[in-house]
Amino acid sequence: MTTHTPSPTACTACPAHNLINLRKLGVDMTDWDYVVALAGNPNTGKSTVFNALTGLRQHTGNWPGKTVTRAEGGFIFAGRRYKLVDLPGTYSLLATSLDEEIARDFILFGQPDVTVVVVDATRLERNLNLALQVLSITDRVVICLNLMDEAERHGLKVDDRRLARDLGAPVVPTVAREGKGLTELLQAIDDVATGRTVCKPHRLRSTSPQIERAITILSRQIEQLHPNLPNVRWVALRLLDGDQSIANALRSGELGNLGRDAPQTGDPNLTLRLEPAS
Ligand SMILES: Nc1nc2c(ncn2[C@@H]2O[C@H](COP(=O)(O)OP(=O)(O)OP(=O)(O)O)[C@@H](O)[C@H]2O)c(=O)[nH]1
Ligand SMILES: [Mg+2]
Repeated sequence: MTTHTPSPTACTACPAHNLINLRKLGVDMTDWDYVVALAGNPNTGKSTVFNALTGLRQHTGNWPGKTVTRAEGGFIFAGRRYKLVDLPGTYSLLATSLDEEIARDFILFGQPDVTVVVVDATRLERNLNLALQVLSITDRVVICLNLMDEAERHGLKVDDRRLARDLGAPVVPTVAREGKGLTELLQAIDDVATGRTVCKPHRLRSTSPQIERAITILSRQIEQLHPNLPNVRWVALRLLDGDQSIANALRSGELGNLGRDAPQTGDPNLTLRLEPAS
């Protein structure tokens, strides 16, 4: 059985996932070391990657309380046992649809050890929107640059090294349908999960000084309430956007216990002051 107790000192090689929240999300980590989420726009090859990595070790079920199907499987790499969860295909994580909400909550609350974002190399502009959103929630990301054969067929050249540098996360070119690049993908996943690769995500800044000021003020307040929260800036932005599910999660303490060193209980007395930036 896997035991993962949050330690008082951060350990980069230790699993980062949130066991309690994963259980609530219907994922049992017994017998697994790490959990990997597979995200991406619809039709980018997520299921092809999923099938290639897990083979026959997979089963489908539903997300708890939802009618949305979830595929779950596993693989062993370098002696480590990885559980792989296929998230619904989405263009964004703004939680405006059930699929987006499921994908976002899984990344936010489950805190997977690695989130693989499968992107379509022929439609990078559209696909990078989701990649940047994922990178604003978590820094444990691998970009799977899929459909490279299609890109080539269209005469497109994608500079994967430059992309990795610009995004601040590993990028692995693949042709999933032919199994090309999948060993490299597994290696990149293992490197991020075990802390050998530490991503330095490119985070988008607002061009408005007023918004930046509001984010700074709000971030300070959130940090005081939850010193261990890993993605304060993103939470502040969502609050400014009036995202009720994030405000509720902060109030209930569900967001507050996301830090690796934090006790895994909520703080029912939490109050959050939302003051206008002046
Ligand atoms: N040419 C090419 N086709 C691919 C590649 N990877 C996947 N495909 C094909 O693309 C189509 C969509 O693949 P899926 O794996 O179903 O994509 P998905 O992201 O799971 O799609 P949804 O679950 O509907 O969002 C299938 O016909 C695959 O065979 C690739 O690298 N190159
Ligand atoms: Mg699929």
